[in-house]
Amino acid sequence: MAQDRIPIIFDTDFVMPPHDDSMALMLALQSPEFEILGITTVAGNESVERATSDALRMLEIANQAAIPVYVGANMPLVHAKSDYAVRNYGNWHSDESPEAPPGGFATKKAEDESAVSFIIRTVMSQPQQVTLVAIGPLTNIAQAIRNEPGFAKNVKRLVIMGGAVALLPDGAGNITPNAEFNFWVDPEAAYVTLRSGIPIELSPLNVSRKSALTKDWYDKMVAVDTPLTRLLKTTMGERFEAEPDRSWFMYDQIAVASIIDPSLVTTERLYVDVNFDHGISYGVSVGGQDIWPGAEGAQQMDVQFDLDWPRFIEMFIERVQKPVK
Ligand SMILES: [Ca+2]
Repeated sequence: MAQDRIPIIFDTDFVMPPHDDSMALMLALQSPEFEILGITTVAGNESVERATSDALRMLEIANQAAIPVYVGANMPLVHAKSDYAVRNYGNWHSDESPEAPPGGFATKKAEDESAVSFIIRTVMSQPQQVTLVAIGPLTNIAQAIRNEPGFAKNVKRLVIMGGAVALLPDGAGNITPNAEFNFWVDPEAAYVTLRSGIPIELSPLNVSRKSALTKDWYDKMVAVDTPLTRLLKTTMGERFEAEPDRSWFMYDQIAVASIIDPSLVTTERLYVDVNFDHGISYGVSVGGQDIWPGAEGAQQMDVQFDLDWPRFIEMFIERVQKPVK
């Protein structure tokens, strides 16, 4: 029954596997618990053009081209392209045309309506019904909050992959010593979003670091032939051949899985805020049990820090091995 499904908007800096966004979307597409109202793209791992063309192609591969895709922000709210950004990580600033995804560009096109317009329209027409799944920089979400004063109080729930919390185990950053990539790309957007009043569940690096995708798990994953496992083989096979003893973290996939089965993760209720001063702590998220000086106005949220890894990866494998629709 449609009424039992969780209506979600999937906001993503999408790139084909081995990037996590595409594996997270596979999981969502293959999970009957969800009704995916739309996919909104944002610059992050790569440019918004790349995010959009890869997402469109993924929907064709999964035989779910009826799901609409909306193009979002091509730049963070404030953060300008810097030598550091270009040198170190991410390609969100690129204005080069994206390379063709596996199998070529989709014939399906993105919608004319903007991502922010779609997000606002959808939430406002179904007050307190829609869950936002935000697994890229929070630029689109912050714009929706800023553009429509009634938006935040009408979102049912927001699940974010982002941040790293030093108060909990494994709280180091991944782009600077203490900053996580999604928040670092657009810390002003993260600040606006985390302080918006929307009920938030945060899936930070702390919980990502409880995952370990080894070659053994990968081999199990691709042991059944479907369009999705074929794509995983094409795009991930080489890395496991080259470094068979290495394991890889999973990020966005955990955020999505935790909506399907909240018992997969352990959370702690913390105040979380984000720094955007242009210094050594740019983009750093800080979590505390109580408000601390400077964090007045910060909001409490559920912060994931532990994961039932075997149960999570078994669910992931079971879902991607199901026949596509
Ligand atoms: Ca992402």
